[in-house]
Amino acid sequence: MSKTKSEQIFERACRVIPGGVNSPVRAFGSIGGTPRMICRADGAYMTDEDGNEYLDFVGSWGPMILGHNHPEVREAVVKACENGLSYGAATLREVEMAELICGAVPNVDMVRMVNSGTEAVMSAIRAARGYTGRDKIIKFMGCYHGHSDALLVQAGSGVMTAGIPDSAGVPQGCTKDTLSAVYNDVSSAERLFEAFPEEIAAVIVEPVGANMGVVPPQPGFLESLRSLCTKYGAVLIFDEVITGFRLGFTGAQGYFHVDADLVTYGKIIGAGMPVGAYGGKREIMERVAPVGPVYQAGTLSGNPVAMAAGLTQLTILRDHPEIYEELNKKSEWFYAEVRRIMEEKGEEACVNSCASLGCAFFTKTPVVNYETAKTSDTSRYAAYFRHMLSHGIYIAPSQFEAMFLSAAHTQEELERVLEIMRAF
Ligand code: KE4
Repeated sequence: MSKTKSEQIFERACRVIPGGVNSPVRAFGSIGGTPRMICRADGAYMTDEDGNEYLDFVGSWGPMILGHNHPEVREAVVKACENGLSYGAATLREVEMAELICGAVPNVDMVRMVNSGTEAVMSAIRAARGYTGRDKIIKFMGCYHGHSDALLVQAGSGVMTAGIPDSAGVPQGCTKDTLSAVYNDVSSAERLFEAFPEEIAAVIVEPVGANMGVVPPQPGFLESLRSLCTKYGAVLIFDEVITGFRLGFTGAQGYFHVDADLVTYGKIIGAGMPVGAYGGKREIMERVAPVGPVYQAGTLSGNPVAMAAGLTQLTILRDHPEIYEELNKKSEWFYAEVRRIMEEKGEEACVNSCASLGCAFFTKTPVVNYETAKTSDTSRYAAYFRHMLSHGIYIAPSQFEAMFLSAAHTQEELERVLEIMRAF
């Protein structure tokens, strides 16, 4: 059997790129088999080097809420390129982008552009530490906030344990101030505040857990974090790299009616170009260089081509609120159908969803945090992934990721997906 082009190219990739990929999840590690070398994407579809077409539910891990290769976004990028790619100088377009974001979401008075979600989170943490003069931060087990040292932390078992690095190459010194709590369990965060009442600079949380599979916040969870942070003078950071401009135009703050002090963005605000951002209350953001003592910088931050892409996508979303109504309604129906099929077929599965984010865990245990997410049968998920892929449906190559529906997925395509799921 001759090798496919994807197999041939992946062999070459593995010789010159660690694991053959520029981001680990792409390597199909937990699934097995050869990653498909994608060479083109349009709307809800991606095509690989062997000409296979896939209905895509990864959407570049979130940016493609309007579908791939949106003509207006592409046109804006092409047009921006005609004026050069980057100046390293202030531009009007960055102001327009900042005004759009500040005008869209509550509590974001000022915003700083960076180049990835990781950079956005790293900078927001530094701003919170600079603003409070405190060192410790609380994160939640199962939440992922990018790969900056302080956030690559193994959940310290028990409440008092300082963070243990979750990756080689991270000195204990970088994670000793990172405390871990249990998602959807406010008391685990409360105990940390009681143990370190004056030392906690910030609580950072994914308002919808989407990096342990999808785990929505239980009623009262986010509200309680808000009051804890207010009570102890800590900064509440919503990591909205996934939920920002995804749940609705006002993101998780608007969707759950909970006010954050700082918010981080990525993905959708770049429309596929490398863009991240962090923003929030003026009194915090004015501590950031050059106006304040918290240093943060970036050669390509706010570059005109990336801004053109992000601005175009955000403007479409701002001017067409019906996109969210249709997407969230379509998604609610879809995930309910998935739930129904799993029950009908007697599949031991827990299907979690929030707006257009969702996933099926292969466990009968309700998945409400990282512990319960880990009860999923990942080999069953791998079989599910391979079944879907063999039928031209491209879902996340890992149980602990999200499914992303977009405005480009049509009703009949979703019905076809449900039929293929039923066959599984
Ligand atoms: P990036 O540095 O990958 O742009 O963003 C980091 C990040 C921060 N916060 C949240 C809530 C995130 O989900 C992410 C990145 N998400 C993953 C998907 N689970 C990116 C995919 C990948 O690592 O290749």
